[in-house]
Amino acid sequence: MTPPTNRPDELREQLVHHRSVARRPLLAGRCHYNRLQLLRHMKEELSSGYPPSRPQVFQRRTDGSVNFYRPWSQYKMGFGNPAREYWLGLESLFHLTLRKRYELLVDMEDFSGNMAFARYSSFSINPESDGYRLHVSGFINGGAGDALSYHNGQKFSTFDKDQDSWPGNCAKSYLGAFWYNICHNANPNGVYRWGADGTIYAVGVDWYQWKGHDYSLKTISMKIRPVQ
Ligand SMILES: [Ca+2]
Repeated sequence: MTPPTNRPDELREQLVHHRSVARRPLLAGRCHYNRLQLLRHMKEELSSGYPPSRPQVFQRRTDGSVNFYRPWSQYKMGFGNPAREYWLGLESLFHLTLRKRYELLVDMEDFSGNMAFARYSSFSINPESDGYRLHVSGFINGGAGDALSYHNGQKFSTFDKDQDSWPGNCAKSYLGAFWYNICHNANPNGVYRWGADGTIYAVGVDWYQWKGHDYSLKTISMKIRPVQ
């Protein structure tokens, strides 16, 4: 059997699969031998220090099924459904980015099927004692433009915990929760309002540099991936 050359995350899935297959009763001894060879090869691959590259999603909007207008305690601990609309939680995010270096990937889509992304080569947040302050840098443009650099260095704000740089309350004014400044170029946790809508200024799921403040995206996801 030819040794696989897949990516480490795929290898990990295959390892789990082949581990279960190798434990089943077998009809042919030769087949058993090959499976064990494959299993040994995969274990060597996984123990070689090659980092798994599967991104960890910490924010996702897809269909407006979850209310994202929530207080600090919810943004701290997380809410939603990991398969659909989701917020991982700031405490988990802090502990993740404390242990390793991460890059940030932001993927988005409008209601016409157009897609764009923004990537940042470095992403981390501070502990709750410093308001989960955001550190993001190294912008790489995937057509979406750079909405997040404006939020770099800001603490996280919810409607019941105003830590923004504006005399008013950004979370209350823009109906979301984010690392607001004065106030935002990105409002991924804003109101899901199904595309173009300028009735109430900038309350939607906005990425200003791509679609402006009067367009609420169809999907957006924010995910992190370890870097060497
Ligand atoms: Ca304020």
